[in-house]
Amino acid sequence: MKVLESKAVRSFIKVADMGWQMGWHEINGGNMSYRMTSEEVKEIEENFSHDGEWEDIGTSVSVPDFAGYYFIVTGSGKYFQNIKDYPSESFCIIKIDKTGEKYRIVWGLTKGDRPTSELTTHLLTHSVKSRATGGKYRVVYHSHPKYTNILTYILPLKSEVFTRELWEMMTECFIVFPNGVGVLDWMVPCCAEIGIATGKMMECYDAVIWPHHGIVCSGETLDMAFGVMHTIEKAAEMLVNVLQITGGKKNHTITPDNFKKIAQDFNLNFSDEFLYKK
Ligand code: 2HA
Ligand code: ZN
Repeated sequence: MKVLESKAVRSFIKVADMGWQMGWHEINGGNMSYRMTSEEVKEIEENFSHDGEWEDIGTSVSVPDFAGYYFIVTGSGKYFQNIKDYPSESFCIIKIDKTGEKYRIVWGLTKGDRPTSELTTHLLTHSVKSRATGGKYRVVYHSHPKYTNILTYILPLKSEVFTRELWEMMTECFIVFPNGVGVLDWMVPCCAEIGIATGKMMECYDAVIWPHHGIVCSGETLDMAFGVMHTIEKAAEMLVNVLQITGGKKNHTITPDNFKKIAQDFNLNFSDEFLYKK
């Protein structure tokens, strides 16, 4: 099978293009990765080339759990707007070596580029989430959505504040991200430190906000990671509207007792510390 006929690759292209359509990927902003199943690799591996150089994932970063695994990853400096029309120039498939310290490109990025500058964040997040979910989570998605970014100039940069404010904006938010959202301190992008800090925060959350920058989401499928991003951003837009209209005064909201009732009826495990702190 040709690479571009693979269902996994087609979903990758579809979701990347949806992110572009949402306006979350100005210029070369954002990046996405998907850990392939062995069946998905088998279908298309006849197209892979194993002649490339092994490259370091990052200084003192390794993912031994993923030795021999394949990931679909967007390219550094590539534009999401081009992924649909120029897929083989815009993303690649990488293989992790047997030590988990190096990768090499086996398909794509035909013009000789590198995988995303946020590769450390991606691989460390995959590692944490895959371990935490018994291998179910396969996706890491980073974008620059406008309204979530706006809130990082207004709300205290605390996980409990963002979680509670976003939960209160739509009943479904609590069901989509019952563990809440994490908020990091502002950090320099594209470096090992932000990758390590994000990976650590992903032990507790499926989404981590990078203040004045964007969001990193993880999920079982591309649709789910996109869906969590979309839900957070929609709630953030609604909160910005409330702040604009009333200066933040809510005449009604979802109460701690309401959240407890949802958790009971939907059988959700959630962090009830967020119900009492804001
Ligand atoms: O330019 O989004 O965080 C890619 C990025 C870096
Ligand atoms: Zn970014």
